[in-house]
Amino acid sequence: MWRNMFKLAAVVLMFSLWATPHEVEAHAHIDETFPEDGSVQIEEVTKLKLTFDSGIESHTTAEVTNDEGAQVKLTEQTVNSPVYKAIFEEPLSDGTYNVTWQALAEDGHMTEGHFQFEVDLDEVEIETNDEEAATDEKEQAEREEEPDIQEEGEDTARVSIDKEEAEEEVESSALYQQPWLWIILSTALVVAAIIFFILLKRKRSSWR
Ligand SMILES: [Cu+2]
Repeated sequence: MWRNMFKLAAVVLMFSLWATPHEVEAHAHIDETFPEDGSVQIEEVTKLKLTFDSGIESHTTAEVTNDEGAQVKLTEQTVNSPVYKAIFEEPLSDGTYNVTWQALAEDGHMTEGHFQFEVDLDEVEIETNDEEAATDEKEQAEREEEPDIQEEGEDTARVSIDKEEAEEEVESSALYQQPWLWIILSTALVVAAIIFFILLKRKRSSWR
């Protein structure tokens, strides 16, 4: 009977520890992207840049698909925490692109999300025919550029206000992501077992 009680206590303890929410919320969420979420790019897009709000590990990845759902090839994927960068094998042609990212935060948690942007190079070609319009476009683009993007030499055109982040936390295989959790759990279990047996012995001796 006591053995069963101990087993039950161990199981309850294990589950309560397991279910305890993490006190430090340091999952990686998207801070900034290039191309920007919902934007229409009128100049050649050759790279993808994702800036996260917390440290990320090299396991962070991204996938880009076009309107037909075909995967766009990325080369030179690099993680320089908290920035993920990738180069497109070929500059993107006109169309809508979907970016799906998966970030492994330094705290071991996975987050994922996706966003969309459009490439419309035709728009520029038409306007460069008209010199005046081209100059206007250039000036306007320069005025609208964000300082950090300017450093990169990337021109951002119309930028959508839609900053809604489509992010989901992936809590699957918490075990895989947090090997240290096992260490804490097993230590806690051993300590609990020792306390339990001490209490049990005392109770038994006091009954006699
Ligand atoms: Cu976390």
